[in-house]
Amino acid sequence: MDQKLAYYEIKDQVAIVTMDHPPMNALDAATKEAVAEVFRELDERRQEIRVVILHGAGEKAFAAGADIKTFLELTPDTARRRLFRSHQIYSIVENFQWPVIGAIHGFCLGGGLELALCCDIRYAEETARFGFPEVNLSVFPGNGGIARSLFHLSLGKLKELVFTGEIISATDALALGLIEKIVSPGKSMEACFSLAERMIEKGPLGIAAAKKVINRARDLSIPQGLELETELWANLTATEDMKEGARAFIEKRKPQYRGR
Ligand code: CO8
Repeated sequence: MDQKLAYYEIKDQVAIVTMDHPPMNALDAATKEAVAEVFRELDERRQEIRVVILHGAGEKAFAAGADIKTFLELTPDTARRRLFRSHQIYSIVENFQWPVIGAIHGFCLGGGLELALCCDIRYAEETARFGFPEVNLSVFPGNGGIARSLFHLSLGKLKELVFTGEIISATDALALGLIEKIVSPGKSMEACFSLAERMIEKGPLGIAAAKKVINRARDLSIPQGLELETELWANLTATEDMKEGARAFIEKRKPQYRGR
């Protein structure tokens, strides 16, 4: 296939990553590998960017989940291998150095919602639809959706969504804490871009360190979290940007951050 399943462009220090597997951006192995390859290339070009926006091509979906058409061939062994690789790829997105914003339109279901939960922040169009419909197929969210949802949903709400496979509106997703903002239809990219611009003005190394602390704090005790905060905060004092921030404040001017 010549058409790439995922690709990116860089515009004003924002990398826009597009998943493009028509019609629903179903996440088969090849599409997930294409996403991994894009993030590998972005990592090589990390000095050129400050924020990533992840979205789905086409009118219909951010991503409607794993590719069900590949499920018939799965065995316990192949599923184990695919899930292991899938978990690696989702973690690459989740732990990318710079903030990753999900721009969501249309269906965001199953593995698609699980991928959206790897983004740091999610803005969705009011027509977007969310859910974990896996029980319709007699499986459950296996790409980390359960583990990650626990930081957004109450246990009862998570079980309600997972046990019924119910598809919910953007308004309900916002109320539950699955997304951070609702925007008008067709406006998710614009809204994410303006969020990105607000971050780009700030000290990038401070944001990257904060992301590391927030992501890792979930797995740490409070004393371990404080230790990590101390380490990463102290390391920032060795950067030019940290001194520039303080100097600009004292000199009453806008800081010029260079990411070093
Ligand atoms: N996989 C493959 N094809 C899909 C998927 C999908 N997830 N979703 C939609 N399609 C295809 C349809 O088969 C159809 O194809 P065709 O035109 O060739 O018949 C086309 O997209 C359009 O779909 P519909 O005609 O169904 O469109 P509707 O607007 O009527 O409905 C829905 C849209 C509600 C999104 C519906 O298509 C649907 O329910 N899709 C399935 C959603 C789903 O169940 N997702 C969860 C999948 S399981 C999962 O994600 C768990 C991950 C665990 C990891 C596994 C790794 C091994």
